[in-house]
Amino acid sequence: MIHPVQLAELFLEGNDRDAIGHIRTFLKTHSQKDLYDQLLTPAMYHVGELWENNEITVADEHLATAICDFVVTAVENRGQAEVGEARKVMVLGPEGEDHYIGLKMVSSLFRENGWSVKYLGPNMPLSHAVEAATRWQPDVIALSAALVYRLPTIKAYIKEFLALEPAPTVVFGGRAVSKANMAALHEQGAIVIKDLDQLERWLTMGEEPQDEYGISI
Ligand code: B12
Repeated sequence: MIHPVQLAELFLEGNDRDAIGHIRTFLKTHSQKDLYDQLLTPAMYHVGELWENNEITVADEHLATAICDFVVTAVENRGQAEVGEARKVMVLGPEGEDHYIGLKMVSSLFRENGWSVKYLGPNMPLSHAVEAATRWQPDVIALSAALVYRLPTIKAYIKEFLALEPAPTVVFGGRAVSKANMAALHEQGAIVIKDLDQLERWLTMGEEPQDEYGISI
């Protein structure tokens, strides 16, 4: 099995062909979620470390991100049927948030579990998100933030979404969740989900997170 650091190197070389080859091999014995958790996320976190330490340039990071983005799209299983009255989820990042690879993975996991997904992408202005939610009436709105300083914006989004009629369930995740002290945020209603494992448990068993992240904000 390819190591995430080797995969990051392929991303940084722009070598989409070999990257896809290794990933298809991995998927013969692993799930899509394993791919995200065990290979793609650590590979991109490694790219982040190299970037932070000035060992790669912004151009290198952009190339690696583009290849990772391509890979996520290329291997996503869109064939899963949305059966009958599929539950609906709207997935987005708030205004100012540019990171979106995690959001794509979250969308993919919902799809795999038979949900109807509207992926609105990152940097979504609140008024437009509210308008879309009013029109489409999703059961769930999934929000993501990579940077801790985005949390006040996230709180504002959550508040508006929970005031909708009918109110959707709001779930929030992303790198910011593992970095911030979520206990400092107290506002009723949203479910904070630490990672894709917790998301999968919540999707398949309705099990809410039981750790320090499993609080409402
Ligand atoms: C690529 C990248 C970018 C790209 C993003 C493009 C894109 N298409 O997404 C660009 C160049 C735009 C960018 C910009 C910036 N970035 Co940046 N970026 C990264 C990098 C290298 C990878 C991000 C990524 O794709 N990770 C992989 C994904 C899969 O991980 P993830 O987002 O955490 O998602 C996982 C979980 O969190 C979870 N998840 C995510 N969302 C959700 C939602 C729900 C509901 C659930 C349940 C789960 C969940 O699921 C995923 C699966 O494991 C990271 C490094 C890192 N550690 O992530 C830095 C990083 C996040 N960036 C960083 C910084 C500083 C910035 C900038 C401020 C840089 C600047 N000075 O301009 C800007 C801010 C942009 C903005 N306004 O948002 C820092 C943040 C440091 C900090 N203190 O928090 C990092 C950590 C790099 C570093 N080591 O310094 N970035």
